[in-house]
Amino acid sequence: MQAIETDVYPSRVGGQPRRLERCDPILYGGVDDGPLSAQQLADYERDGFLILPNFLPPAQLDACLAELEKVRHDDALKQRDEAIVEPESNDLRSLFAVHRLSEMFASVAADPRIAPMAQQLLGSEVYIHQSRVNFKPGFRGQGFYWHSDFETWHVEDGLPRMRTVSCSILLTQNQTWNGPLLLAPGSHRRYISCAGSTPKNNFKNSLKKQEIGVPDDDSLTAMVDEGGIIPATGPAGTVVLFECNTMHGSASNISPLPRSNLFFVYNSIQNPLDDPYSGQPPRPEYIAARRHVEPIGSNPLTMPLE
Ligand code: 6CS
Ligand code: FE
Repeated sequence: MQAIETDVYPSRVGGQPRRLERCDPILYGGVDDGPLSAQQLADYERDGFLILPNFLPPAQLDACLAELEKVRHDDALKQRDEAIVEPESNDLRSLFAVHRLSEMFASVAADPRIAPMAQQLLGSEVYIHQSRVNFKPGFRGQGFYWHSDFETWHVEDGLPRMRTVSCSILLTQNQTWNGPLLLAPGSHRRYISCAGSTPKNNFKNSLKKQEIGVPDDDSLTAMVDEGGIIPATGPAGTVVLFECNTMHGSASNISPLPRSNLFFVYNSIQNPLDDPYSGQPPRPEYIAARRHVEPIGSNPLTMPLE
């Protein structure tokens, strides 16, 4: 159990919601540490995200799309714990640990153009904390309410500090009308300590519909008053890097066009998981890597899932 009283990012500890100052750097590396330019680093530091349109070469995008179709139609995969299905339709919504279930997706996680950006932002070697593919089908694909991933990862997984970056690779076009990721620029500079507490096995519900660990209306209003909202739109092959504490969410997709993304979370090897701050048992390894923390580049990522 954590020493809760020394927690710099307390949340869901029963009190009122609070806006706390961030206690960690945003950028850990500099322009000499990787492929991102000084301007890109400054944008990421200011906004908490960076959108890189058309980043994936067409052949790599095609290979990802072929793998996505393979995964979507694999009934054996759908039976696994890693598969999260839509509450009503039972369609596949997310498949977690794709870097361990698919060699092709493992190679994308370790891609020599992608992983070095995470290493640069985090100023160290990195490993995959979480990965997944998300399917948001046309017509009825459900959205996700506003949240900071760090809040969940801190409380439910014991991620100690903000030294983690998410990389979302758009595999279909993401437009304002098909439920793109919505980001609140500048929101990564404060931490919203949320009201409530963490129910047992919260992940069984929260991965379908996030209701715990969501910001209160006043905090969200203040954030959006300050920085507005930017939709992470772009053609297929666009890459979005977003800081772990950047407030984000997405609306449902009522357009006919599906929206699918590949998502890798890179964590600094200097920021390994501790016990969850909720005091609850840790979430499963396929949601939050606790044992498989090999730095990218040192080992093949795919290996048997015990
Ligand atoms: O609970 C989690 O870890 C996941 N849930 C959401 C809504 N976003 C981040 C993360 O993949
Ligand atoms: Fe999220």
